[in-house]
Amino acid sequence: MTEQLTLETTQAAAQPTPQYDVVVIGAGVAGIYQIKRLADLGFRAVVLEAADDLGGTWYMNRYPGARFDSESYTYGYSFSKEVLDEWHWKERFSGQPENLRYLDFVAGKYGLRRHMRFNCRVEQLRFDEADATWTLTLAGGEQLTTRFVVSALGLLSIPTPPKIPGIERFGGQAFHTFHWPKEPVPLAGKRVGVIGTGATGIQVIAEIADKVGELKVFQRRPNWSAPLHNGPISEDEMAEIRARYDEIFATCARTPGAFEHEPDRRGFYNVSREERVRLWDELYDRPGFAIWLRNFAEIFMDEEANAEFSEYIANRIRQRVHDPEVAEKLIPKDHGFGVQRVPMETNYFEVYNRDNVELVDISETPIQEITPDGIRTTTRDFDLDIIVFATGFDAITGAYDRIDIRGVAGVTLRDRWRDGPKTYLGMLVHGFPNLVMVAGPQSASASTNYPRGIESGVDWVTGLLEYARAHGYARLEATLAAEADWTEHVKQMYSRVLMRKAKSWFTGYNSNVEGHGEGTTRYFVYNGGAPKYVNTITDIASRGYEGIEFAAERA
Ligand code: NA7
Repeated sequence: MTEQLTLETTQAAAQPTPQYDVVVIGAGVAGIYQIKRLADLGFRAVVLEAADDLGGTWYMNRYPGARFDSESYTYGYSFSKEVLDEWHWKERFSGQPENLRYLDFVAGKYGLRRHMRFNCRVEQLRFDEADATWTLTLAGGEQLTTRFVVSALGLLSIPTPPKIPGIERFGGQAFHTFHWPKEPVPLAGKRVGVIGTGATGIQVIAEIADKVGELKVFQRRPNWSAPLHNGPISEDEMAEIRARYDEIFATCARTPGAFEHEPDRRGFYNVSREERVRLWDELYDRPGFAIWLRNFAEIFMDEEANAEFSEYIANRIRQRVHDPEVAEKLIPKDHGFGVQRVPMETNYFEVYNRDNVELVDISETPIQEITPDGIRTTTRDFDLDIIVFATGFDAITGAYDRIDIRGVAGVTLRDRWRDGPKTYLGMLVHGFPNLVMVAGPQSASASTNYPRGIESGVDWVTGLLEYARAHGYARLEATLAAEADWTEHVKQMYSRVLMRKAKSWFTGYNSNVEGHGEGTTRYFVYNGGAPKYVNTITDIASRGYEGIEFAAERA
């Protein structure tokens, strides 16, 4: 104790005290919970948020049809009994306006806004080795100093509109789904084009098809998709869910995806074809990701098993789409079911039976340019009033790349990660001391039910910061060896799953981002499942944070 006090006194005399113990970047689902934990523990902490309000993903994505694919009651925070008791999820898969109200409710309940600053875009982070302090520079030039930085930047917070010639000349309204305007966009009678058929495109297309005049869907590659089966949650059902919360979260904690869905482990080849089809018929009618995550585990790893199930889903699509040629275009041919993120849909395939909807296959007739009047493909001009880009995100590392992050010796994170991220536990990076990521690349948060993952991440990070405080440590850094081991482990996990071959944001594919095209696989997410991940990080913490070097004094 005496020794620690002496050390702290010496440090105080020698080094300027940073303004904050912790700066959290991002006021989304992760940042909100992180600041709650830090404020409760008396850290001098602030959240900096680039947008003009909290909510992250649920603040930005206001497009029609934006909703959870996770059961609402498994998506909400589990940390507060009061919140669990008081909040009534109105729908099984809640929509964006309600989700934003929920986050606002949580922040309001615990007075978290007073720890948040909005309209604060962080442009640079610079580590000062002499003080073991980060200096942050905001757009506008303001600078802040802090001992630790916790990044809660979001996995999908950098939208990527396509690079199409003429895009700026379009005479109508054009926006990425992430920037769908706050004010209502009149759709009645309008000619609307949607580019992109991922999880977002599928939601927006299904929602607006009967509200617009004409809808043209520009599809490059189709996606496997299955019914969401959304529905209201009555007062009685909500009471039953509240009574089950402990059980629900316990189930989430032991399943790979951190959902209530557990894989079928009978063995694909141990049961007859009839039994397999019986399971699939049942899963197709079940809500949410059941069709993906309650399926035989072999679907994810075995080409043959995957192909048989994919054909089952293909037949479902054929049954739902009247025009056989259109149906075939909606069936993916280059990848099997579930090797990319599975979009969940509500009457999506039926949209193509409507007279006002046309599927434009831009793999056959690519878009050449955007004209003042609409979209020109190699064979036709489509006159449009509105163009919606549902073209995805510079996922996982995009938000890090947008900040000039300079660690030890001025090395930039962007350079360090040029060929893909390297991390320790998805939370720390060698050469970037005192920077901790709550849902970073190679963590389990990205590949599991997000709030379940971030609660584990935030709790672990908070424990680490408490540990440093308790021991008087001013500096912590992952070792190069620990980082190399973890990154190799993450890579190994990819080798087990078919997902490694897919052109999806799970492997860093995005044709709109330079260097992220075909054949540039990045090991972005942890594929070992939530329980294995949580066990690993808990174990490491219990062993005094193995793989992390701590220092009390200047280096
Ligand atoms: P995704 O899943 O990355 O989907 C993007 C879609 O946009 C996909 O169909 C792409 O086709 C298409 N796309 C992207 N760029 C272009 C260009 N330049 N031209 C034509 N089509 C293009 O993003 P989402 O927003 O749907 O989903 C992201 C996550 O949000 C989702 O997983 C959920 O977790 C929530 P491609 O397949 O690349 O041929």
